[in-house]
Amino acid sequence: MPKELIPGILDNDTGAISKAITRIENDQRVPDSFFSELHENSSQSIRIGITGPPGSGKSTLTNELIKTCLSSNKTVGVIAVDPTSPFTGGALLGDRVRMNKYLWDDRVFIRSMGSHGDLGGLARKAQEAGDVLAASGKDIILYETIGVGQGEHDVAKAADLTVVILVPESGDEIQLMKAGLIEIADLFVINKSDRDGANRLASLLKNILHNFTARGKIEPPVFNTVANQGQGIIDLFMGIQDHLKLMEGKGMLDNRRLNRYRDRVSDLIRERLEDKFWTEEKRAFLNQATQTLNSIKSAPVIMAQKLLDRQPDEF
Ligand SMILES: Nc1nc2c(ncn2[C@@H]2O[C@H](COP(=O)(O)OP(=O)(O)OP(=O)(O)O)[C@@H](O)[C@H]2O)c(=O)[nH]1
Ligand SMILES: [Mg+2]
Repeated sequence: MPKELIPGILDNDTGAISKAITRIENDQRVPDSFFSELHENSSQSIRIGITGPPGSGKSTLTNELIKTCLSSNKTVGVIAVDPTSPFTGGALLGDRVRMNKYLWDDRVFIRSMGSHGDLGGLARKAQEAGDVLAASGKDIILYETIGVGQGEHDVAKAADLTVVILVPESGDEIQLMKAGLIEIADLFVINKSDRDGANRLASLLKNILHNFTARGKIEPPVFNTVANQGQGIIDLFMGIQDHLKLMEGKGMLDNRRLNRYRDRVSDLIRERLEDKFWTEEKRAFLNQATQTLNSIKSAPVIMAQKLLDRQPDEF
């Protein structure tokens, strides 16, 4: 059935795009040939990750970026990924409001995806949803995700470039270093720069970045925005484009895309091998051996090896 959706997707039909992403999200069997056809008919969209702590203004900033994209004649897809939420398909309240705004505008497609409690699966699905949007011809795909630890790293992997949003309250040097955001950011935004401390944070951050950017990497620029007043957005948009050009010139963009392709292949192999491995018999064997804590006789490594070594007829 999803193959029937392909002409619609290639024609940028919102209904077809939406149905395809729903199937991906619900893990309804999507045949490999579906992705193969998308792949053959896709141009290279720019994928931008936008992440930051809860309430830092990701959605507000994303909305502003949508407007800026449109006014520079670029079409845009948004995938709002919330690893903390089990909800799906636009159930996130704030996101529904903005989705309605563009309901009749096929230059914009917005979708939110929840985790179903499966972070690994979510990362794959978000990438595949991006493939659908790329095949529909969207110039720019924005991945918006809440930065709470793990999710944003997966999103950074899905993007050509990652923007990390901080707010003046984001804390001191140690907290920033600990948060692990330094490694994934290509650009920093200090949003809510209408509040005290924005300039202080900007200079602190620039200082850290100057001292800690690894050799051969581009030092991330820092932008100040007031997203709810639309301030600083054009500078940011131009900064993103400049940064992409810089990455492209150094071969970093190609490298990132190649690595993403390789990572996706090995993630799929891991997922498919595991799927094939876990038969009902093996699960039963493991459950049987782990009825109570006292019944466990061997270390996890031994148990895993036992399961790997057994032939199907030994169960
Ligand atoms: N003062 C000020 N408030 C802002 C700014 N940008 C956004 N806000 C407000 O901050 C609140 C949170 O903004 P959101 O865009 O929903 O933030 P978010 O990061 O998407 O939030 P979650 O999705 O819940 O993590 C809203 O009330 C915005 O209106 C800003 O630059 N300055
Ligand atoms: Mg949000």
